[in-house]
Amino acid sequence: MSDSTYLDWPFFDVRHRQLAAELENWSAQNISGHHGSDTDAECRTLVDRLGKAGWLTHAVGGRAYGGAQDAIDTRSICLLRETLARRSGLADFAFAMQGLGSGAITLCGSDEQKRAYLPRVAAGTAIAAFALSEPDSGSDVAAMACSARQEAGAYVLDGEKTWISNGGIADFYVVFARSGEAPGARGITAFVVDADTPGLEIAERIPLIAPHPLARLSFRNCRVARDRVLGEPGQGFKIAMQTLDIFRTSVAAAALGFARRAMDEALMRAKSRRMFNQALADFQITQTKLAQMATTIDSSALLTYRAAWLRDQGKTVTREAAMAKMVATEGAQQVIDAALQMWGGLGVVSEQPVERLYREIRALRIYEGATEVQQLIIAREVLR
Ligand code: COS
Repeated sequence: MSDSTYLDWPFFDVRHRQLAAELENWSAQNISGHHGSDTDAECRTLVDRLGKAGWLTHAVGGRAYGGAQDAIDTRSICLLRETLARRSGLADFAFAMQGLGSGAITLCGSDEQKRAYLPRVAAGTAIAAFALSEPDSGSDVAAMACSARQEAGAYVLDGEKTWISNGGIADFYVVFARSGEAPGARGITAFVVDADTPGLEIAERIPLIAPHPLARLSFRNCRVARDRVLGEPGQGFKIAMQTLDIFRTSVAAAALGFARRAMDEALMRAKSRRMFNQALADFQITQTKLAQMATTIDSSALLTYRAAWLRDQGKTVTREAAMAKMVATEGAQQVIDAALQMWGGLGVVSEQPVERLYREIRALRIYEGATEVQQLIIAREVLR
């Protein structure tokens, strides 16, 4: 059983503690870490299951649109990701993408757009995706080239998006494209584009070390009606950043879930494995490791739930979310590596929990802003 004493911290309300306890029970019965080789099918099943059980209502904001609360509650999203990630990276992914993929609609969609998409996302009947990165613009978002030109009451999208999670299985994509109101960050618009829109194609499916649906998308003369613009034209960059301010914190929470699972596995191993007439846990060298791992986990949790709590108080958390993501993902990688080392040869056997965690954590140090981008963001904020 993982350490849950952090739930007593003042960042949480009673409802958060209830949510964590209920999800813990549900996921123990419904989520296993072992998934079949058809990742698309597994993901669809997970979205369906999470939707039917009501967990996806936390991924969207607005009770009128199927949300659990009137606004997105970052702490709930983080608790959900942490708890799911402890059991299955794919279950965490399925939950998180419903939120990231629809976040821009919750934050700045019109009433009509919210009615059209959010209830289905919350029920798990529509799969969402967030299409921001391009082959030549990942970290430098403002350099994006995918264009959206205005033509006879519509926008026509041309270009490519890549590393798009849920690409290939999503029912709709929130797409960011250069609409040209101004150069750089001020000339980008956000659109919601249905997957079956003519001119939008899945150009390539991309296999990963810890599989989840991922694709490169191609837009060729893809006509999108004006009423598919999210927020104001030219405001797409800010909408993307505001969405990432929520979900970067939740990536930290997922990393925390992976780290807690690794800690559980390490403790189990340290207490049960005997060598040189004592348990692994009796060696001071093991104790030093365990102390470091526990402290890394607590530091990550403090930064994660500080960022989540602050955002739920209506504060801007660009700096705090970047710190949480950097420390939690880098820290989780170290914790998992130390746990794997304690498992020795068994640690590198396919589908052992620590082997799975070792693969699952790696992408989190890269996506939604690599560690180096988080460092850039933090440095800018402290220099300001
Ligand atoms: N919330 C709201 N507005 C924001 C913001 C935020 N978190 N961050 C920046 N902005 C605003 C700025 O205030 C600025 O507004 P004005 O034009 O009115 O002054 C505008 O957006 C441009 O900001 P900035 O000058 O900082 O833009 P940069 O191009 O220098 O942005 C970073 C650089 C690195 C911060 C950005 O490109 C980034 O986050 N990159 C990583 C992207 C990422 O996570 N990719 C993964 C894709 S998702 S898997």
